[in-house]
Amino acid sequence: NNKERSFIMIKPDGVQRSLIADIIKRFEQKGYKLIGIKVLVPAKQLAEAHYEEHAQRPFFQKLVSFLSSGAVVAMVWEGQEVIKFSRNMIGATNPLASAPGTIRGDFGVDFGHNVIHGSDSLTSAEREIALWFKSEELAQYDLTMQAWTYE
Ligand code: YYY
Ligand code: MG
Repeated sequence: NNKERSFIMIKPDGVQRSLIADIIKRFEQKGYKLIGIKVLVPAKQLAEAHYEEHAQRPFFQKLVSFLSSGAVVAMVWEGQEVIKFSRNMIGATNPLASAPGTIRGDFGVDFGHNVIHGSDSLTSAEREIALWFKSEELAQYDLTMQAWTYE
């Protein structure tokens, strides 16, 4: 349904490399609706909670330090199959393995600095949105163009 939501985050490397506008543009142009956005430097605790599924992995500390090392742009995007489709737009975890045309394929080179995060399932999307946003920070509004995006 077109009310599906995903948590999308431009990581510190993407912010520092001035990719914010280019990344947002891709989601806008696809036809998805931005319902939440904020810039913050995530506390270590928040970064750990975000990546809790990887807590036992060898790269966990590096990953968490990286995420809390600078400003990120945290967003919620809404639309039909936004979770799966945004993963396709983002590309493979290793930027060198991701296809040209994807965000990581076009903008990244190294695993640890892969520019962007996107939820990988409905369960993780719901968990991540609740972790990063209060419900009153999510805007409910009609985007008139959606009548031309959806048939
Ligand atoms: O969901 P996605 O970001 O594509 O990958 P995950 O497997 O969830 O890993 C999260 C994050 O961890 C990844 O974006 C880069 C980093 N990472 C790493 O630095 N080294 C690895 N071997 C695997 C993942
Ligand atoms: Mg993941």
